[in-house]
Amino acid sequence: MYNPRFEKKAFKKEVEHNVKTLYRKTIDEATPQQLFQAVSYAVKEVIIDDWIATQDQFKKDDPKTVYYMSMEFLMGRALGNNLINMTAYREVKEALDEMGIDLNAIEDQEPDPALGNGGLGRLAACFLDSLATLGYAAYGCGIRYRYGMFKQKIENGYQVETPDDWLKEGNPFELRREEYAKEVRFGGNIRVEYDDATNRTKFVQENYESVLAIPYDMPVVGYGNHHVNTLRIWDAQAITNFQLDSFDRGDYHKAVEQENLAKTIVEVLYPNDNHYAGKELRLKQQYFFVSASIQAAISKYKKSHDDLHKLPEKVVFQMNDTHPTVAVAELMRILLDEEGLGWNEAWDITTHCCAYTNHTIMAEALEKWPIDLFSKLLPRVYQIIQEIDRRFLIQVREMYPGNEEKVRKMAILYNGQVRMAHLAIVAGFSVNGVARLHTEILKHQELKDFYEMMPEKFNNKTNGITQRRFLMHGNPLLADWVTEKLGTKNWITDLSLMSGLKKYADDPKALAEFMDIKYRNKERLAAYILKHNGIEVDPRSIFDVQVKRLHEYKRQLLNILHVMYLYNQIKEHPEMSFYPRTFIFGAKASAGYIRAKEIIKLINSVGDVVNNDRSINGKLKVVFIEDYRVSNAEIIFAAADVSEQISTASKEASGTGNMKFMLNGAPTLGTMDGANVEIVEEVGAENAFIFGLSSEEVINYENYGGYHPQDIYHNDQDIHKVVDQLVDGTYSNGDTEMYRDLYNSLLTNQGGSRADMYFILKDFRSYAEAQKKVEEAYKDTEGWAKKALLNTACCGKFTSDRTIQEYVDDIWHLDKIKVEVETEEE
Ligand code: GL9
Repeated sequence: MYNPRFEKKAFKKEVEHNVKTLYRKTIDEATPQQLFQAVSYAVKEVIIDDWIATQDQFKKDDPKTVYYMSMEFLMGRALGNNLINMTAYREVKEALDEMGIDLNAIEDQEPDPALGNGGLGRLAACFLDSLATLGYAAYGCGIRYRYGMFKQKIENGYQVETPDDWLKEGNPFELRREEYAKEVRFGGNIRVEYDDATNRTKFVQENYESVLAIPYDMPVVGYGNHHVNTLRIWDAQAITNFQLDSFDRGDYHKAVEQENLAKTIVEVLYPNDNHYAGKELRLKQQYFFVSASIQAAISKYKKSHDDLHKLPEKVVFQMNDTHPTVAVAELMRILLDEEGLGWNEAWDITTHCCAYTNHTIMAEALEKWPIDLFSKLLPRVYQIIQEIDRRFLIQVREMYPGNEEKVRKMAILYNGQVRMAHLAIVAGFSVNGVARLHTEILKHQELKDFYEMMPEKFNNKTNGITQRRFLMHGNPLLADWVTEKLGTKNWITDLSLMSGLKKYADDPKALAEFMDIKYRNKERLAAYILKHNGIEVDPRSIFDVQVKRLHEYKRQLLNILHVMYLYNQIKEHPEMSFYPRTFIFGAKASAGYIRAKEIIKLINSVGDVVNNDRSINGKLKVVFIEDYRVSNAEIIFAAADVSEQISTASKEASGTGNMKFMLNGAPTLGTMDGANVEIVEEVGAENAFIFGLSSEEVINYENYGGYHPQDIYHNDQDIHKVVDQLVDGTYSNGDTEMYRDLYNSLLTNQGGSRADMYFILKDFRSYAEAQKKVEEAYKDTEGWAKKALLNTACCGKFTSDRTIQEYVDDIWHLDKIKVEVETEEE
């Protein structure tokens, strides 16, 4: 679809004009960053027209709208993605070429917006892409963190964090919308008043601190349909007239406090993945963006509707994990205190507007706020939660008379804590997990009591990813090949069409083409590695890749221990046949997660030893890619031969990296965990490499006291040797203490946690065997090509377009929009 507004001559003129007016320069004088800005403004110019048209269409059609509430949106770079979705990438690339500007180099000038940690935040970004592409009205609601996910440097093998100053040069795609600012209040006390006029009790918050929430809107461009939704992220600002008031009253202290609150609240994204730290500032962040977003949604609704009882017909709030679940109490507060509704009416509206997605069963990720902290910061919201809890427990007691154990297990307020997941389940009309296995574990283990009491709320929505970014943008060679082979571009919006590639699984020519593209992508990654790591890797070796957040349950430690084992094998049996392998890692560790950081150091240490051992003839290489993020991920997925998805079964709720590898033709080496189960179901067990304990076995061990890693350590000489190498100085220049903690974690119970609680030694042999099968399979060039191609061919289910359509059909019930724009089609 050709977009006439990107007509080359006009577009070039626009870029020249922007360089002139923004920087008083000519194209030749402009820096690459200035060119990036000028090009982006030219693109934005076109986007804005569609954005306006979409809003107009919303006004006409009055569709139901989803507000996707999320602490994280890991959007990645916007320029290339916007061009792709506006179907203008090629035209713009050519226009810029003619001006002597390389679009790829310009794209590299864009900071990678990283307002998220990992899978959960990236999922939110994929969902926005699909919502716009499918033509649904949606807002992403989040925080405009001043600093996003930290930048990772590796110094001497250790992770060092530096701030991500992503707004330094300005963000060309955002719009500041001062006029939609909202006030958000914290702390103080609640005065109860009786209003004779209305016969109602009123709750008035006094002595509070407040901040002004200012929205910044970013366009979310749908693919080829002129539909542009909005990601609305909130910045904080002190309320200055308050400040003057305070000075007048001599309340200098409070004015300063408000100033500080505004500054700190949006300062930085908490870099935790699957972990709850209980910081007060985090709760402030949560309430800040939730309150502002809900206020904005209600104001918007009231502009064209006068009956709040019908809010659920037009509005749905999807809560991305428990982070925004204070939303249910905030909505109640607004309906009760500001709109004057009664409890039952307000509750009826709230419980038809709010839905909750659970993203993890990791115990340490569960948000449980101390009641004293919570009630001090959000006094009125807390009162409302107390009342929700009181009424809920009456129901529990009605249903389970005399069963106080149930009451304790299900209460929202218990043991001095507010359990956010319970609040979300009680007040939400839908509770979903993110892969079939995960949802089953929620229903039958973690949330069993809730499932038994309200089974109708529970449903599964297996995650998905957008092929626009992770194939079209990240792997243009393969994208073009797919289009050629399928004879259509329609896979871009209908990934099920990929199954049409299956017929090439036995076509030697097609297989050769497929692997040639893989090879060229491996060369691209090899060049990246040479540039960034100074390590030469052979694109003919097997690229075996594990990229994701560093977490013990994801078991990067299993991977690197296995590399150590292979190295021992090669050293002990130099004559043995061994297919060259490049093990590629990429992972950020949360700044305070010491053991995760030790694992990063270990990976780098093993790399130092192995990569510099000339005696092994380069058969084994270990590469740690610094600062893994969306932009380099695209290059990595395209180049992978093997996708490592080796979490302890039951721990990875879904995974989404697994899907990106599959799309790009890399078979999964993994456990039966998360969405791996469904990947294997789609592609066939013969096209994946599955190993390890099942989730049932893991859960059984956990429930009945664990297992004894010492037995394995003592009975398996290879494992024994590898584990000992953690403390014999092999990888630490003789330092026997550097990896002592890792060694201990595998062999001895420590305080609350059992030895080897992630079953690394237990799964080691079966992992090594699966790895051996990978090697054997890879040696069969055509056999491997077939597996790789079938992974791409069978990935249709894992598009976020499918996931979003399921959310729409089962939970949100949105109306489709068709944006009408006048274009002079040629
Ligand atoms: C996660 C799960 O761990 C993943 O398995 C899942 O794919 C994603 C998206 O549903 O959600 N839950 C979670 O807390 N994180 C996930 O990635 N971590 C973060 O990204 C913060």
